[in-house]
Amino acid sequence: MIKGITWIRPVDAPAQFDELVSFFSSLGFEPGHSWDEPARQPGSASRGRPFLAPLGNLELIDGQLPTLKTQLLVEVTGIDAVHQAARQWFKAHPIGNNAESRISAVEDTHWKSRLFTAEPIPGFPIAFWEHLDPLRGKPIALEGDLSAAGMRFAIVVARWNAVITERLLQGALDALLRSGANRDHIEIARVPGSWEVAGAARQLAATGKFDAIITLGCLIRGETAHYEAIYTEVARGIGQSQQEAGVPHSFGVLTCETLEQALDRAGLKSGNKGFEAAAAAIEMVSLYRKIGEKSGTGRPA
Ligand code: DLZ
Repeated sequence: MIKGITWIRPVDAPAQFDELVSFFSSLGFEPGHSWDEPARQPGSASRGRPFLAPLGNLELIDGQLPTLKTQLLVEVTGIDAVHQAARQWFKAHPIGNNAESRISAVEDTHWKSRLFTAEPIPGFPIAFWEHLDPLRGKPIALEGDLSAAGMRFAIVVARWNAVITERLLQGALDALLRSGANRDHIEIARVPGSWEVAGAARQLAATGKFDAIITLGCLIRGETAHYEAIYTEVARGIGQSQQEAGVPHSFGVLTCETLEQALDRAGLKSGNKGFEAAAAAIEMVSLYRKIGEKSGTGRPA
């Protein structure tokens, strides 16, 4: 399962590292999970400061290339404001006498966009660009984003088939934390089996403390008497809790024929449904907020 793209860029000197951290921070990038590795032997210490963007992609290009002196492109909205913020940073960090020459003006490209290049340290140019038609002709739709910063989640996880559900839980936590959720804003509730998931979800939703509930469990037909009856009821209960509480509930209860199928959906061949359930929860919280903003009430109906 592909989760994201990380572009690493070692720098030549600690001062350059600090300059770049300062530059990216000043433009409003969301900081990721920093790391500092102490030296195990002289000179082997290292540190990393990730900067997150809501979207990332690896783009292969054949044919005419944009005329750029970098392969690091940052897509933005409001490019003039980003340009201004970058210029202010350059003014505060004059490197030599040619700070102004390290940032270009915003110009049109031949690919329906506007772009400028900034070089906060020599040899590290970054192109910032904005699409002239960001919707690419698509109709405007309300859509949730995938940033979990500032959101609170409860995860209800069934102990039955723990070998599967623990993997779903790890997947869900991975999705939340990578998307910017704070560890302290995630509550985990364990219940005996999938049958108990909906009840616990309803209790948690009723506290009003959570923006979304993520439900995780695993029902296996070969091992579960009245399998159909149970999974129908589990799904209905979770759906009902969602409707009654007005809080998004994402559905990460696997219904599988065999243990092998369940393993495939818990991190092997078919991705991790816990990760997907958490991503769906983040998106729905964001969407509910947007619906609330659009309706002017500040909250969804
Ligand atoms: C009893 C039972 C069975 C047979 N199978 C499963 C299963 O495959 N997955 C699951 O999550 N739970 C199962 N359970 C337990 C029930 O969900 C429930 O916890 C018990 O019946 C106690 O109410």
